[in-house]
Amino acid sequence: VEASIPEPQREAWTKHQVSGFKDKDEFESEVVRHVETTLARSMFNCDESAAYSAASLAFRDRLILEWNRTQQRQTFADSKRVYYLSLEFLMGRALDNAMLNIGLKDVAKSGLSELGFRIEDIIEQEHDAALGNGGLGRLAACFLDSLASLNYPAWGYGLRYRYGIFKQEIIDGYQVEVPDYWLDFNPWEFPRHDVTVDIQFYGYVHKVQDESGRFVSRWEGGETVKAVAYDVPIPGYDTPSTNNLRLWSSKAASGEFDFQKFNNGEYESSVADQQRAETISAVLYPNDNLERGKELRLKQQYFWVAASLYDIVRRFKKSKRAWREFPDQVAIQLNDTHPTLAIVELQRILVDLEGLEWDEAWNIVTATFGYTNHTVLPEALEKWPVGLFQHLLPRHLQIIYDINLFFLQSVERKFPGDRDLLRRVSIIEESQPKMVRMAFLAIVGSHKVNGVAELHSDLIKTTIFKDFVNIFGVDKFTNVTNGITPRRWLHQANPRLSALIKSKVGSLDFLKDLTLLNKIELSINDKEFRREWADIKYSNKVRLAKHIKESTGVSVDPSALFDVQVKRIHEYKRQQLNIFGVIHRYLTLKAQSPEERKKAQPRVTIFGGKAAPGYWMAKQIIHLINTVGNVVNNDKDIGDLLKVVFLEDYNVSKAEIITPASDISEHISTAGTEASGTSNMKFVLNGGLIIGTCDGANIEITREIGENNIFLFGNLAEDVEDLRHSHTYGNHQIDPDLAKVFEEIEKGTFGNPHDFASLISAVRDHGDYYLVSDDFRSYIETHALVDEAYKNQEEWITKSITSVARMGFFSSDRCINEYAEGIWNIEPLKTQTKDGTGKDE
Ligand code: GPW
Repeated sequence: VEASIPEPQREAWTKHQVSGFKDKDEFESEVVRHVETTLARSMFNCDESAAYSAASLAFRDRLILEWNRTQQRQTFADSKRVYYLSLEFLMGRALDNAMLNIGLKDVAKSGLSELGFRIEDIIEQEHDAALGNGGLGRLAACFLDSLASLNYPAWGYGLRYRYGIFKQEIIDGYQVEVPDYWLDFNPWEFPRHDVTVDIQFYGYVHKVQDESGRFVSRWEGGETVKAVAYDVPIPGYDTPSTNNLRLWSSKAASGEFDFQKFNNGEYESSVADQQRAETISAVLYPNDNLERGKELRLKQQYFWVAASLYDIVRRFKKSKRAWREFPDQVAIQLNDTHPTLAIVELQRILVDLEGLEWDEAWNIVTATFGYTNHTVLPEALEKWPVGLFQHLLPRHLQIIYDINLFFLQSVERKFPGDRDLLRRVSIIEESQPKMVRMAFLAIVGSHKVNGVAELHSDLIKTTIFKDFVNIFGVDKFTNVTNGITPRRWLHQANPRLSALIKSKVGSLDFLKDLTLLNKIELSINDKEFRREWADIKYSNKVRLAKHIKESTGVSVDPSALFDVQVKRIHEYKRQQLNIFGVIHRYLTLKAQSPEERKKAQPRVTIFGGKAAPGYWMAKQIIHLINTVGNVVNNDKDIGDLLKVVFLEDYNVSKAEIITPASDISEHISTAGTEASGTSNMKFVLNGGLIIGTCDGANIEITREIGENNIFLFGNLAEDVEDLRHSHTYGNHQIDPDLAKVFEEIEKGTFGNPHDFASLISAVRDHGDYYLVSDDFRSYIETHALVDEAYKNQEEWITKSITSVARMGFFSSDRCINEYAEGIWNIEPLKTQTKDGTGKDE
């Protein structure tokens, strides 16, 4: 490190090496310095918001010093890096996470207290970084935490959206979307105005002969937009490793505005160009498990992918290695098909710009990429009209045609004469209009394809990607079951539970090796331990009850059974099944005598989640939940026996309050539709039980914790197709209890029945695609079992402790190690070695 500074200056530089605060005193002095200088506020006028900013800046300074060292170590070690390309990173808050990962939360707590602040209030000041929709984006955030914690050389690449996912307000029971402008003050990012890339769109392609007489394609004309890098440091837990998340922001290529135009008096046009450029990174598309084929979305994808690849290639070229060594230095993981253009872009760079032969380039490309699939739902699989490609990325379309041609030729060689197979697997769908099938392109251009839970990985091999298994062989397809970071989802969200577990495990090592949780099973009969376990759950429920009161006005009893379903609102996730079940419970209670009702188990049913703004049915579901809540919560006959609440604006920081407070949570997707789910893991890790279908990771959770500790119900994935087939439209026999629920809605008990007609007719008249009626009976009966089980609190606590003890498998650390070994072929870097390279001595 020092060797790179010339001798005459070295002394001055090393003498002033910065190290970041180490104790409470230094922390306080950093906070005061930032208040008075960076924030230009007087220390006599420091409110909680300024204290948050200053504390964050003090931590950011520390992070960036570690970040510098980590990057230096990685550069010197010169070993393979992994690049995780994701259009979504649902990071949530950063301050608490940074304090805990670095191990200085106690220092910050007492420092802030001496300065007159409660650390909880300061943490609360932070606005969530909500650059994602749901599970896919949060998975990317958990992966970044694990990559840094395990010392893997890794970068994330994404887009710096000016507006993250919208803020949800509930007004008169309806979802209203409000823009989320989160960048007003964001201390966690470093603008890198010197790291920019010019990105080209539109234009035309022509062939020219180079010096050697070879024909090469030139992509010219069109317009150029500038990508500017913003870096977000990602601290690992209990390690100095601090990785980078690089987010690209779009700007007009001419800088502020086009001076040529400006000087010619074309003010409006020059400002319009600037706005058009900035639009690319302006908003996150708010769709979860749905693709809408909009031009701006494709522009976002290319902008981000091209900037990231330019950056990766630039870094590789500094090492002066031969191109064939690229896959030894670089692994790129595609988080779903959103970054699939990276495959085409790398092929373009190698062939058009670097002059490699097609085959040599293609071998490098396929050895570099891995593709993760996150859904089998047809409406979520990306397809782009060929005409749109032709217009926006003409050279890329040519390359896609060539990739397809060589691919189909290889298929023809392997399966001669099978015209229907060629049609089925072609990257170009011969529809009207023709479409580019991005998932097929991702499979053809990668060396590994993985699903995210066992059932899901089996399903993609036997359904949507079946032909590709025959073509490429089964070994190209693999499973990596999702995981979650125990740092945020146990230690940060549930500090008391983490401390109790620590007292039994002997240290916090379970946060680094989650399988150590199994040690708590030895204390299953320890009365004091069990009492404390139950007390922690209760106090987490008290905290949630307080939040419910403040945000909805509804009072709930913390000793009632808390039943939670929080996730994006989607028909396949079946919040409608849940609310129909709630109505059934309400009708049952209403029909009972006051004497009978005394035997009922009191419940609070809690919903949360956003609907995509254009998803009509999802919005109807939210409306029904709210109208049912209105009726039930104000019914004097019912009192505390049943409360129904919808928590608005569910996000990562709300999840940190909700997850530790659940007794039971609902993961009730139609079997075969939820690829994995990850909140199921979070709830169980926090001592909540779950009711769920045999879908996604629920199946593996059951295998790990034991089937006595989970409430499974409903039809199996293998039977779904036949059941759908049996629902002949029009005379489909629905469950009689569900029919009574529909009758009650149609009577107007929950407001204007017209509002909910589409929810009912989807089940009754339009084939019940999601099997709500087929699963209703078993759902209701299983909830009765939940009520019974909850009455036996001792048994319940045993189930809760046993489940947590057996959740070790679901750490994202395990998951990342599987990717590293099976897909990326990378190894962790030592953080300290004698020669300073980070490599093994
Ligand atoms: F459709 N997932 C998500 F596959 O949150 F792209 N958004 C999405 O758009 C998609 C998937 C996509 C989720 C899956 O629904 C969930 O089952 C899974 O646990 C999660 O991705 C992470 O793998």
